[in-house]
This record gives sequence, C-alpha cells and structure tokens, in this order.
Amino acid sequence: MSDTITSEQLACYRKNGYLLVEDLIPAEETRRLRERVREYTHGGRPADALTIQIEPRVQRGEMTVEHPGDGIRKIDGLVQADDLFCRLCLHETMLAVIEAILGPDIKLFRNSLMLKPPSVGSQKGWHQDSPYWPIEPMELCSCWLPLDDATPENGCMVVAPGQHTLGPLPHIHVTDDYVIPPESLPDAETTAVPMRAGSGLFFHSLLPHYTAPNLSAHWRRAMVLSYMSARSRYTGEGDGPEFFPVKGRTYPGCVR
Ligand SMILES: O=C(O)CCC(=O)C(=O)O
Repeated sequence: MSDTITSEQLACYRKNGYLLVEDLIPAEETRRLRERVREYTHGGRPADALTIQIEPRVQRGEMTVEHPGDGIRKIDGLVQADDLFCRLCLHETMLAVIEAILGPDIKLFRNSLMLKPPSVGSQKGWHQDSPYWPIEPMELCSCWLPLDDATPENGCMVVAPGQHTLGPLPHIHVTDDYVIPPESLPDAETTAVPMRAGSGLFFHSLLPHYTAPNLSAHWRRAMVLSYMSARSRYTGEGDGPEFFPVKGRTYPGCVR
C-alpha cells in the first residue's frame, strides 16, 4: 500500500464506490490548469486538436451567450494535446491512488473537461459510466477533479453510495441525455460531495452519479480522467483505439 491511500480508505472505496481525496494536487497547479482552460475557451489558444461540445440549448439557439466560450459543455482530448493536462494524467499522487485501486498496469480510457458555465451549464442526469463504455470488466475508476470549488449550487457531484454493487442498471434515452429511469434506482440514499478545487473524487464506473445545473454566478469546471486495468477487454467493434498508456504492461488480447 502506498502512503497516499490507507487500507481503510481503500476499503471505503470498495464499499461505497467512491473516495474523496482533498487537495490532491497543489493549489498552484490547479490555478495553472484553470488559466490554461480559460485560454482555450476565451483566450484564443488554438484548440484544433481538441473535440469541443456545445451546450445543447446554446447549440439549438434556445439560449444565447455573451462569448462562445460561455456556451461550452465539454472538451475532450486535452491529455493528448496539452502538456499541463498530460502531466495531470500522470500525476504521482493521482496514480498512487489509481494503482492501489486498479493494480500496476494502467491505461487511460478517456479524458474530458466538463464545464458548467454560470447560469448556462445544464444537469447531467443520474447514470453509471460503464453502460456508456465498451470495456469489460466494468471496473474502471475515474478521478473527477474540479478546477473551481464545486458546490451544490454550481453542480458538484452527487452519488448513490454503495449502489455500484447492483451491477449495470437499465438506461434510457431522454432529451440530450442517457439516464437511469427513476424506478431502477428506487429509494437510493444520495450524497452531495462538495469539494475544494484541486481535490479528487475517485469513483467506480458502476456508481450512479448526477450533477445539477449551474444556477449560480460561479464557474464549475472539472477534469475527469478515467483509468482502466491494462487487462481490460474492448467489447466494441474491431480492435478498438490505441488507448493512452499510463503505466506498466500491455497484455495480448486486452485493450491496446
Ligand atoms: O462533470 C459533470 O457535470 C458530470 C460528469 C460525469 O457525470 C461523468 O464524467 O461521468
């Protein structure tokens, strides 16, 4: 066991499906990441290598924003395109926690910056991540790391502790989302997890989670890095993409 995470913390992760590690990265690093994001969204830093998703209501013209950067919902590909985010993905403390959970051979499944601009950011309905993802076993671990303080008002994470043990739940398509129907998560206890910027919420890919719309005057930007064991298998069409190598070995017949 590393010094970063105790056996009690690991047991909590296995039982509840999540673990909060406050102040995972230094405040100065968080500030630099936040500034870098601002350069992409508002400062003219070239974003050609990134995949940008606009808030659906802004995209459809149902809502107007002062600056195009105020209408962005998601940016994919920062780890591959940006030195600061690449370093974050390989951050020593982050990887110590991931290694304690997943073992020594690790690949990155995805990296997304999730933005909730003030008064614009919409909710993300209750869902589990694994039903979205063509990976077996359904045992990925994401680190959700807010670059701004995350509060119930601006859309911090809300989780259903322990419900990852239910296995994959049904999901249905609704307007702009793919969610667990309420009857499939009856009477589940839920917990909001407010976090300081730079803290990390590590969560299992079967843990049901939700974020509220940002009704506040404050940004909520969060980087999410989803890691998997290099022994995982790709269950989509073909051999799948070559995933970003993080640490350790690659195994024949497993994710590339
Ligand atoms: O950051 C958010 O608002 C939602 C993130 C999320 O649900 C996810 O990454 O699975």
